[in-house]
Amino acid sequence: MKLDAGRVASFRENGFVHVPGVVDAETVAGLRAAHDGLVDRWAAECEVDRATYVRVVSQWTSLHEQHPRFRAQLDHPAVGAIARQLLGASAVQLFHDHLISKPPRVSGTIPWHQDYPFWPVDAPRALSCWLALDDCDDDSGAMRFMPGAHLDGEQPPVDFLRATWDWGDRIHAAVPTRAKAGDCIFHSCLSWHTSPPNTSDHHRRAFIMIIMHADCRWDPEHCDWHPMNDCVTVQPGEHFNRDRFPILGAGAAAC
Ligand SMILES: O=C(O)CCC(=O)C(=O)O
Repeated sequence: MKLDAGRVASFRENGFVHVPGVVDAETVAGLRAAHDGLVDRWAAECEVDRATYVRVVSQWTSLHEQHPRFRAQLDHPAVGAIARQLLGASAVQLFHDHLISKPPRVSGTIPWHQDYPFWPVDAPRALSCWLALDDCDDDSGAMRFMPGAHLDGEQPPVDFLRATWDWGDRIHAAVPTRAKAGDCIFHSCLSWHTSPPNTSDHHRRAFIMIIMHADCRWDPEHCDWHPMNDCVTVQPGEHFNRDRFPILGAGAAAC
């Protein structure tokens, strides 16, 4: 699967592109079931009931190391092909994956932010593939983007606990990305985005694959506290080690 020129141009201009129906319903159901099973296990390990656990814990990292279905998702051919196309890369590499859950009525706002200032990566040649595991709309936490804001470059990292980015009148240009389960929203690591609370009665989960150009190098000075720094076994300025930062999909052959 490749994007048409219009969608590629839209990604370049706006910093994000919504691609419907990338992942089929059966695969999405399998990912939801895998996550449900992991949540049951983690709640039991914490000795709390499931409802309490999901109210408190809403984000999990490196699920591909926890369940084969998430590992298989990393090699979804369309995800790799689109990421290579958008990054202009012959090969792409995982930085990390994570799953963000907004359970019915108990989630908060994720404030306006850019992702790249939080990553120990030497250049903003990376994107996120945000895969909807549930349908989502304005009531259930659909992400919103500020089109074109990525073109202003990297800004200092926002403080997630205090952030209130003031867009002034530009706020009217913000675009909600209502999505169906199986849709992917590819967004540049410099895009500005936010998501509102889920005030609906249904779950809103997304599996997010952070994908970088395979030529990116480890730059711990860019973010010295990122937990993924502990998984790096190379020296600063070297390419990321592929055991923990795998090359994705068919691109591996070209690398
Ligand atoms: O899933 C969300 O609500 C926010 C996701 C996000 O911030 C991201 O993909 O960078």
